[in-house]
Order: sequence, then C-alpha cells, then structure tokens
Amino acid sequence: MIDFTPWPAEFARRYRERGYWQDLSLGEVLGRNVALRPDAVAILCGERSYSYAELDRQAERLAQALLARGLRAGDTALVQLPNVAEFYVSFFALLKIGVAPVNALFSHQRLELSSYAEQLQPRLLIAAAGHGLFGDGAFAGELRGLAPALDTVLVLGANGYADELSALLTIDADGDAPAMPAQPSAPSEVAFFQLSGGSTGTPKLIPRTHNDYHYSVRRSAEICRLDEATRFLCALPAAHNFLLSSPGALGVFHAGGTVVLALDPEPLRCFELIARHGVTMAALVPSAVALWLQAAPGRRAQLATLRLLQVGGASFAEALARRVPEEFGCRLQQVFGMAEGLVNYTRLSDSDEHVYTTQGCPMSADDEVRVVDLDGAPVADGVSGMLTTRGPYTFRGYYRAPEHNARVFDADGFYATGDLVQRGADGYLRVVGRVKDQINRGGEKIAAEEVENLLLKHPGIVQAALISVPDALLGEKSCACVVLSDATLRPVTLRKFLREQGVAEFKLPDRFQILDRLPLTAVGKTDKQTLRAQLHTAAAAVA
Ligand code: J2J
Repeated sequence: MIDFTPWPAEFARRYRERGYWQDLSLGEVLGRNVALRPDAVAILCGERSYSYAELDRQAERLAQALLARGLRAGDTALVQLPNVAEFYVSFFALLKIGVAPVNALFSHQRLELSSYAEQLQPRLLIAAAGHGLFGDGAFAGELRGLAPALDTVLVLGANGYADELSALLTIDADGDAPAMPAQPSAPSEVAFFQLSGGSTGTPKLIPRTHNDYHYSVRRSAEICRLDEATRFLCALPAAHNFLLSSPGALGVFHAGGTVVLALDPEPLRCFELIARHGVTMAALVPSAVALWLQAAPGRRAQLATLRLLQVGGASFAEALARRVPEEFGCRLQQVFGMAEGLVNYTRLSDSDEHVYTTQGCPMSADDEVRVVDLDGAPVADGVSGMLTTRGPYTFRGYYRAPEHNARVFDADGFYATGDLVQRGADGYLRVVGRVKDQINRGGEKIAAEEVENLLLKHPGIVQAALISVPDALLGEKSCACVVLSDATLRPVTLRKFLREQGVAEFKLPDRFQILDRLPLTAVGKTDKQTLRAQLHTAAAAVA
C-alpha cells in the first residue's frame, strides 16, 4: 500500500453516507462508457480517433504488458507525456493494475523529474522521445541511479531510440499471452499523485485516492452539465488537475463525450480544431484567453459550436472576462481550483455579476471553507483573509512531508491554501492575493524558494530573492533580486547557470535586478513586500 494521510474515520463515514465516496476505482470513469457506448469517440488526437472500446483495449494491452514485466499493485510510476492519446491509455492502464503514477508536466526538466523519482522510487518510467531528455537512454540511466527499483522504461516516439510504448500499443492482440488478472488498488487508497504548485525548495507530491478524485470528477461533470454531445478541447497540459478533473478529460469520459487534444493553446490551431471537430467546450488560463481574444476578430465563424469557456489557474481580469461572451459567442465559467483538492466554479445559471467578478463557490456542499486572519481567527464576510479548507476531495497531507504538513494543516485538518480571498455572504469567493511564496506566471506556478536555492549555488551570488512583477500578458513574471560578490556577473550567465542545473524553462527568472543589499524584516528574513514596492517605485520613476 502506498503511504498517504487518510481522512479521520468519522469524515470517511460521512463522505460515504452522503454518496460522495462510492468505493469505485477511478478507472470506472472510463469503464461505464466502455460498456454503454463502446463505439462512441473518446479521443481525437491529430488524425487518430479512439473509440471508448479502443481506448480501453489499448489500456488493457498495456496493463497486461506491464504485469508481464513484473509490475504489481502498490508500485509507482513516473510518467511524462505531451498531450497525446497515449497519456490517457497509460493513465487507465496503470489504474487497472494498481500502479500509482505521478504525471510530470512536459515542461519539466532534469531537476523536477529527478526530484519526483527520488521521492517516489518508481519501478516504471513512461516518457516521450520527443522530450529533450529522452532522445537517448542517458537520462533514464541517470534516473535509475536515483531510483534503483526503476526496471521498466517505456519510451514513446515515432523514431525514438526505443519506440517500445508505441510498439506495445500496436501489437496484434491475438498474439498476446493469456491475460493475467489485473487488480486495481482499493478505492480508499492512492490512485495517483498530483503535482503541487509548491512554495518550498522541493516540489511536493499530492496523493489522490480513487474515492476522492472520482467524486470531484463526477461532481464537476454535473456542475458543467457535460453529456454525450460534449466535445472538450484540451489545450493546456493534460496532466494538470484542471484539465484532468475540473471536469477535464476524466469528466468528459464519465459523461461519454469526446476529448479533442491540442498540443498547446496557440489560437489559430485551436480555432481550426474547434471548427473541424465541433468543439463545444474549452478550458484556458487567462493569458491564453488574451491570445484568443487577439486572434478572434474575423474568425468568429470557426467558434460557432463553442458553448462554454472555462477560465482558471490564475486571476482573470474582469475587463477580459466581460469580453468572452461578446467576442467568442459563448458562456464563461470561472474556475478556482488547486491540485490539493478544493475547486470552485461559477455556475452556468449564475448572474453576470457573479460570473465576471467572482471565482465561484465550492463544488461540494461538504467543502468546508474558513477564511482566517494571521492568528487563525475567522474574518467577516467581504474581508480579505487566508483561505483554509477541508472536504471530501481535499487531501490530508503531502507525500512523506511531515514537517511541511505540520505547517500547512491546522489541528482540525484544514489545509491552508496560501490564497488570500474575500468570501461574500453568498459563499462566492474572490481571489485577491496570496501569502504563499509563489509566482503565478500565467497559470504556471513557481516556488520562489526552489529558484532561490538554485541561484545561491552560484559562487558569485551572496543573496537571492525571487519576486513577482506585474506583466500585461501573463499577469505576473518573475524577477530575481540578487546581491553579488562578483560584480562582473551578467544576467545571461546566471540564466545559463540555472538552465544547466536542469530546471524547467518557465522557472527561469524573466528579469534580474542586481542590488547592494536586500531589505530585511524584523526577524531577519528577506522582506519581499518592501522589495516589490522598491522595484515598483523604481519602474515608475523610469516610466
Ligand atoms: C486566481 N488564482 C487561481 C483563479 C487557481 C482547476 C483550476 C485551476 C487549478 C490550478 C486546478 C485561480 N484565480 N481562478 O487545480 O482543478 C491559483 C491559486 C491556487 C493555485 C492552484 C483546478 N485558479 N489559482 O490552478 O494546483 O493560487 O491548480 O491556490 O496549479 O492557482 O494551482 P494548481
């Protein structure tokens, strides 16, 4: 069994009694439509089309191949695939045999993947030859050094050095060895790991159980009124919680609809996909909406089938929100969620005022939200405070991180999200800021401490602080404020230094600011508030 922090028994009992936890495997989101609508189209990926039956058949085939290689329930896997059908095939294959994956983002590089491998000690790696690290076997070998149990490596790639995953998936089923019994892990146990946006030095893993995740998918599909006619465009990373479960691809599979895959949210290609496949719904981060708004004039006809645009992952300016229905001819839904659990939606029946000016309200009647001040005391409605929450699909602890867990959970099991919100008397939330030390770069989350630690490895850097600076397109960009012992150091050298350490590109500072000293708080920590204000004043002076 894989370690995780369970919900206390009285909560588990309540969540079952209320029908949230149904003691089904997460794989059932697919299973029911394999039986009900085997020939319906589940996935459109480039020129390839997968029916529900075919998706399940491929997942079964891969599951059998993995069993034959000795993988067993309770093992873990590191998976890194782009937005291709094989991502879902692998996900369902692993669910069938009780192997819990962490699905890394395709933008992740050596540092992130190494950290996941070290923490999880996976027995299986599934990766794509199209990723720079997996063009040959060298990095997989490096990972084996960190995770000695890693004995199965499957690489997907048209002309890769080991095109094993594609080969496995196209084997003629008749030639297969007799099936071994595949057993998913128990519904109350870990189905897979989500990735935390993070605020600490090492990226944290979030165990998600079958029961809790399955509920969040079903409830999300219901709120978004998905059905068999839904054609959902997945143009952000498929592994991200938003695109997987809010209601995301799993919600679409549960409802019997179709997932249309795009490699990224680039508007012209996405508009073509929308027109070609009659896409009815899409999910974007605000910075991608801004690009779509720029591209939409004169192309409105391509968007004729689009009914709903979900926007989440970062703050969405009201002025842009109001343009969505006018310029795309569809309804807007704001989504404020997190990989740790709690997801808020504006409802399809909400007033314009709610849809344009709030980030929605919790999806479950049993999501408990407390908005508190620095001492943990509840604040009045409409007053800014820190969002804390517990509920039927909000986790109870990061994977093997007792010290961090002690900091972010209170005695009642409420998780401190690090978000500053205002709650209205009607329960709707507005996100107004953040107390966690994180930069939200157009929806991509950067833990300041992680980048600061990397910078401090440079012998010419004495102090480092990563802060956010406002950006017209992305909302925020990152600025590294550094104190140098070597005055000849240039930003280009520092960026190169970071890149060489193998950190994801989106975490590289957009700007460097060289300072004589960093302002300190009374207890001697870097005073980032003052630092941000100083930069702001300096920028204003220049302007
Ligand atoms: C402001 N900030 C937001 C919003 C997330 C659905 C949608 C998004 C995520 C996600 C997700 C925001 N306005 N509408 O998992 O299922 C910021 C908050 C939050 C953090 C979580 C889902 N929507 N945020 O973005 O785990 O700071 O999940 O705590 O990546 O993103 O980031 P992440």
